[in-house]
Amino acid sequence: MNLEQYFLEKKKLVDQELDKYFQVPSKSPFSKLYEAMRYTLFPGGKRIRAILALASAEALKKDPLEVLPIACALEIIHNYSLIHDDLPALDDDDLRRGKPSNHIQFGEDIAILAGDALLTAAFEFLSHPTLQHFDAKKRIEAIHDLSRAAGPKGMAGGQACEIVERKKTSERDCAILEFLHIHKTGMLIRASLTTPALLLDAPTKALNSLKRYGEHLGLAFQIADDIQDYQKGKFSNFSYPATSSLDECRRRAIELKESSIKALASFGKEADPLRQIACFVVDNMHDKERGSWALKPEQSL
Ligand code: GRG
Repeated sequence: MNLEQYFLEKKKLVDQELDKYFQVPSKSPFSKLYEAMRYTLFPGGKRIRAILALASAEALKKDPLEVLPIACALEIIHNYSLIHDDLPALDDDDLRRGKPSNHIQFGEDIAILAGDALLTAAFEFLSHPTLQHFDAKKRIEAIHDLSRAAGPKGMAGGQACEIVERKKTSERDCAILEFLHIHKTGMLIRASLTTPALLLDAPTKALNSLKRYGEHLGLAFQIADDIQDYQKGKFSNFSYPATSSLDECRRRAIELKESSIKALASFGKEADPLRQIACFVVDNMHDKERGSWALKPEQSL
């Protein structure tokens, strides 16, 4: 399997769908809002959450197109979180993916609304008419899973926890750091696997395996990201290199990669994309050019 080709094909599917929905209405009072949403969505990043959702369907021997609206919803939520995270009240970052952050380009007012509108649009995708043939109970379970991952018990909660911790002067506890990363980053990655699996009515054993894979991968993803930031000279007190040596961080990421692959033991070849994605995330820890992840995966596999 050529992972680069796989990424490109899946990214194209997601991009086409997002492009269709987020067309800028001409001469409309909404145009500015659409421009701001599109500014962050395109060209976007690696689309890793969307690709994981499509790969999760494949692991269950289902057509990934069936869960395309879910893949889009995940990506839309992720992009909202980046816009809000860059705002002056949160991380106050002027740059995102090599270009001015959304609020630098459009102003804070529009950037806040672009984030809000994206988060809400994700639920339009989740309740998309093309998903109507799925059992209503399964659709609600899927919506519940993703809402939980993005909300106060997931990503937003994790971010709030980081803000509270940042203000403390006492020594930082490793367990708290891990807790906030599991919520801030890990829950959405886990949902990338479980939300499609719930909709597709995966057997409990397969669902649990995908959940475990997602949990291990979510943490590995955060550690790999922290290592890359550290190598680029971006040091945060909330990163893994702040609590352990770089070698320990790498060892932990490799352990998590192995555990994620082990969690897929009951799957056959159909889960190979998921196995390769885990290797790709962790084996690229040393790649300082993060933006090139989606373009040169096999170089480090
Ligand atoms: C504002 C509710 C709210 C939450 C913000 C996700 C998040 C919480 C903040 C983003 C900042 C950050 C660096 C989080 C760690 C997770 C992470 C590595 C995000 C970047 O994800 P990638 O690498 O980004 O998938 P691309 O650019 O590829 O889409």
